[in-house]
This record gives sequence, C-alpha cells and structure tokens, in this order.
Amino acid sequence: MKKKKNKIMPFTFKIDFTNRTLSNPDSHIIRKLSSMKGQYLDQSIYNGMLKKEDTVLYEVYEKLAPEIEGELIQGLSIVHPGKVGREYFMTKGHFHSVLETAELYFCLKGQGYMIMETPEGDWSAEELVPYTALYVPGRWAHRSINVGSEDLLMLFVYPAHAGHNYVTIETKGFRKLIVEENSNPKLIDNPRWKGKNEFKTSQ
Ligand code: S6P
Ligand code: ZN
Repeated sequence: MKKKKNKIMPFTFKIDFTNRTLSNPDSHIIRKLSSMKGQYLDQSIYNGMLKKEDTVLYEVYEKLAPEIEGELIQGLSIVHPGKVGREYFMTKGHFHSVLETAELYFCLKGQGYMIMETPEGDWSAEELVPYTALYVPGRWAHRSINVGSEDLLMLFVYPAHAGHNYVTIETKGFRKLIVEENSNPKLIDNPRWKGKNEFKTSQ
C-alpha cells in the first residue's frame, strides 16, 4: 500500500542486494500472475499455472514524495525469473497519466528488455544489462521483461505527479512481445494487437 507523503526532507537510501529491498521503503507492491489476465499469449498455459499457484512475478519498493510537479519518486523494481509458455515474467506496463512525464531506469542486476510504445504507434525495445541507464521519454508506455535466470533489479526515478494509466495496456496489450526462441529472447509482433491505438484516458 502507498502512504501519501505531504512533506519531505532530504534523505538517502540504500539498496540491499542480498535481501532485494531498499532501506525503509514507503511502499512495497507485489504483483502476482493473477494481475496479468489477458497479457500472456498462451491463455491455457496461463490458466493452468494460475490454478496451481498465484506466483509472484515482480515486486516494487518505493521512496515516496509529495505528488506534485518538481518532486521525484524513486525505487527498486525486482522482476523474478520465469516464463508463461514462451513469454517471460514481465511487468503489467503502463503509460503515465500525465502523458508527457519521462522516467529513468538504471539496471543493477540481471538481464532484461524494456518494451516501449507511444499512442502514435512508435515502438522501441531496449536491452537491459547491469550498469545500463535507460531513458523513457514522456508519451512512452513501458514494460520491463526479465529474460534471464536471476532477478532483474532496476532503480527507477519518475516525476511524483506522473500517475499511472494501466487501462490502455490492459485492454490492448503492447504492439510487440518478447518470446523465447532457441533459448534466446526474440522480438515479435503481438498477434492479438489489432487496429489503431485507442488511448484511454481513464485509469
Ligand atoms: C513507475 C515505474 C515502475 C513500475 C514498476 C512496475 O512509473 O515505471 O516503478 O511501476 O516497474 O510496473 P507496473 O507496470 O506494474 O507499474
Ligand atoms: Zn512508469
């Protein structure tokens, strides 16, 4: 759960690599397989896995700030290794509600990709390995994907007033997917992605 911050003082925080956490996080979000309904291509494998266990796919620890222009929210995202059929464990993915807000990611550990796209139809897939910084400009929806065999750890920083718009991706998915082929990640078109983008503004 997030607890809103109204006042803030300068602070430092440490990343605990062993326990995969931050010092004194303000929030800890845990996302499980059940929150990814409709996002994985192979629905029967997805349903079968879900029947057995609602596996934790990823976790997010945040250091919060007042949700106003000028402040920043930062934190640690941990995408666990695993697959649903040929697709890897990944985040839900979102646009920022304030569309023109950017985000910075810094890969600390593991191996992954960030899949990104704009409402206008541009897309990009960037590889993430340790010590890679990734700039996600405003307007770009983003989803991180763990293509390795260990946790994918990333530090992120984004404007505190950005907010999250999940509904567009929940409804339409991303245009591009990353699947495993011959033990390697491969970028493919999402066969279920149809028609023109219909960017939804409601949450
Ligand atoms: C927030 C930032 C990350 C994600 C995290 C989980 O703007 O992009 O902290 O929240 O990677 O992804 P998602 O799509 O479930 O929020
Ligand atoms: Zn974001």
